[in-house]
Amino acid sequence: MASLHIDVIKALSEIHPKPSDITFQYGTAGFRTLGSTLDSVLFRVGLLAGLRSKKLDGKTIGVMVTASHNPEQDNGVKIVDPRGEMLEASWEGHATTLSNAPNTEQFIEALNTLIQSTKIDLSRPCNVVYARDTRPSGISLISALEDGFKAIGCSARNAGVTTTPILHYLVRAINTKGTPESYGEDSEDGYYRKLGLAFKKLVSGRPIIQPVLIDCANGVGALAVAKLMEYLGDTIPLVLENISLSTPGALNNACGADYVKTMQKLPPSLMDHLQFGQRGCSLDGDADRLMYYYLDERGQFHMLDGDKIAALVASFIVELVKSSGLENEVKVGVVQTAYANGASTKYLADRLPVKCVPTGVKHLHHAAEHYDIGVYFEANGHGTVIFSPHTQARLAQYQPSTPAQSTALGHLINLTQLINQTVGDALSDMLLVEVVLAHKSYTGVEWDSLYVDLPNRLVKVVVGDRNVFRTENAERRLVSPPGLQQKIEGLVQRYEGGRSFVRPSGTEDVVRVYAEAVVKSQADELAFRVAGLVYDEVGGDLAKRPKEFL
Ligand code: 16G
Ligand code: MG
Repeated sequence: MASLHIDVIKALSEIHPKPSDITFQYGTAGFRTLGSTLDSVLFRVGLLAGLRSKKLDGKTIGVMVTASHNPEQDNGVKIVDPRGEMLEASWEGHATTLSNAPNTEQFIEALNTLIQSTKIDLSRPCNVVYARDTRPSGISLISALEDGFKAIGCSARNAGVTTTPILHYLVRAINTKGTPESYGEDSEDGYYRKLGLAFKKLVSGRPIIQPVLIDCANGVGALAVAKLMEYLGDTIPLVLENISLSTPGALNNACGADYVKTMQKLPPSLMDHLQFGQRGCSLDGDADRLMYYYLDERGQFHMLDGDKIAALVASFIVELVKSSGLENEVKVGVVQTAYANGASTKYLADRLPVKCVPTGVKHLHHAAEHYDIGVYFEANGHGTVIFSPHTQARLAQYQPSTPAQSTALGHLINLTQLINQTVGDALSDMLLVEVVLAHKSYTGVEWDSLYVDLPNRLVKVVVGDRNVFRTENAERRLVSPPGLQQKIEGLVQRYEGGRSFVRPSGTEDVVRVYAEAVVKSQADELAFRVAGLVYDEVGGDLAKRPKEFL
């Protein structure tokens, strides 16, 4: 029986000591906190990824170093499982345990416990592929990660500086290479080629696409979109904004998808760049979220968020399935979270099955796998479409009986190639949106008018311990603290079209409050009143109670 190379692990672990005053947690999106505190975490994640690969018989595991839409000084790391999906939930706990072992000795002990409890055969090979976004702290964090790979002795492929969705793509492409399920060439170029080719086929014969402005959040998306453009030819003119990768502090600062969604306005840097009626979109710092928008002729800002993307894309796919003659055997469904605008849920539920799940990509992705074609989007712009293996096989062998059926089938097959089915991908989603708009001859205005968003407001309340707040029913009801849910419902009843829910954040030490109502001022008021209830519940000091929490 092979064993760990204790001497090597010891020597390297001593170079990456755990800070004594920090407790780490592998949360919704992996580890995420100040980049300067993460050195030991990265080293340990290196070993963990290696062990995960051994556990899965040498399948390639992905490691992405990013803190997405967070400020530049933050960083983070997440592990990607062999099919390009998020790390299996039971291993999140192992990651947290390993990261918190106070010293080398206890770290090695924790490794041994993990190896025994999960029955890992150390003689198996291990393979990883890893990448980082453009954060300056990523450089040294990557070398800590590489020390971890060295310590466990795994073969590691460096995918360089790239987007999170490209890393997910690579993981699946590597693991399916040479099999009937082959996902594509296992290189970044292979990814661009696959998307570019599918896009060209899908828009061929459609009217010329007007230039789209892309806010790259001063992040890695700027590099990726520039490369993607080489493969798109002149099919779609893209204008890149916020591409300053070397300006300190510029990443995600007053720009990007998260800024647009939370502020519900145009990034100031785009003010004189976006023409009236022109479509613009914002990526986040690792290019897995996408928000669209346009300014109307009065200069008013219209946001087209993840819910609007879901509505556009799901309806299009339903139409294609119908036109191809497959509607009785291929069922399309949508997955959302409680944050989905009530108007979007109504629009979608009138047309197809809709499921609501807790926040976080892993929940949405897994629920979407239950449909033949599962469309999932979070309101914040993260989402994709997944086609079940059975559906893909059916599309490949189906014999259409009319030319119209044949055309629709061709479009569906090309969509399976255009869409990054491993995870939400801003680049692939942007092309997908443009394909649908081109097919429907929609501008932003027609797209926006599919339904009218209910006014809504999101606020956060800083609490001592967010773990006191527990939810059920896909985060739509609080079960703890006791009695609070009844008070919230009492308030909600007083507002026309009122809806509100409270949940602990998975990424910050805060509680989030969401409210919706028919009138904007009422949505704001409801949100602040519910926030006030939350604030009172946790015994907040009245003197410090924010004034707006009525
Ligand atoms: C993470 C999640 C995102 C979710 C957000 C919620 C992944 C890859 N990302 O960014 O899906 O919307 O957390 O954050 O799962 P919150 O719990 O702080 O509201
Ligand atoms: Mg992101």
